Amino acid sequence: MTRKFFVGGNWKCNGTVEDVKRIVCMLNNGEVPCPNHIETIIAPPYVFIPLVKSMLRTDFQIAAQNCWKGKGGAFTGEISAEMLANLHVPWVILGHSERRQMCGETDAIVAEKTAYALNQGLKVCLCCGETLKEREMNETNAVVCRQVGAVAGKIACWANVVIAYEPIWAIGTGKVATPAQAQEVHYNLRKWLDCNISPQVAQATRIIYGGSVTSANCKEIGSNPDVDGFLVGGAALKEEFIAILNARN
Ligand code: G2H
Repeated sequence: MTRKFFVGGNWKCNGTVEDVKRIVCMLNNGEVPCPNHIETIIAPPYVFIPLVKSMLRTDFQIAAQNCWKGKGGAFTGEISAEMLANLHVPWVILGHSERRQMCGETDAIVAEKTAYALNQGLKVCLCCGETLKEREMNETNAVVCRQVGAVAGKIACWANVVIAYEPIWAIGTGKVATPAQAQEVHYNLRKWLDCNISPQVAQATRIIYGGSVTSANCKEIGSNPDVDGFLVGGAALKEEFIAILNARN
């Protein structure tokens, strides 16, 4: 089965209105593969979503970087999945390690968020990944399978889920996983899906890599059979994002 190449630009907590306009202009002028060959999502900070949406080329989709775990209400500072759906934001990134580590999001919370967002009709880019200590203790596969397993206990359908493997030690550090390290984890995650969900879900689910992806390393990482694309942070704010979108060319 061929899985469509998938690339996300995660802008994190960066930018001004002027930056947003400049970056969207750069994206709109970029030569990229046609939508038959690539699915591209752009995740600006919440406050810039309407602006980006109003300007962005229509072959790129918008994503939020997070949402609340359930129905909206008295949750000061939160944004609900219903609000995103209401704004026609099709995607949400959930379980990013920066939220797990800095905002106390546990496996259970990420699973609850994922189930709720999917139920509201959103598509989810579900992040998982190990710390350096966990890698050194040979716990990488156990950690990522536990993180994905928590979600598996709460959802019945994987059609609208993309898994992003992002080793925490490679995020924004310039230390990128080797192509072999990425392939090994992606292979094991797919094997886990095969054994615990179904062979069909294992074959169909995109598993993308994130962590210091650049125009210089994307081709080699992306040529691995189980790497179906990238979640890009720092480089998504720069012209080189266009080169990453063309990694398969
Ligand atoms: C990992 C990634 C995007 P960066 O967080 O999700 O960021 O490419 O800056 O490491």
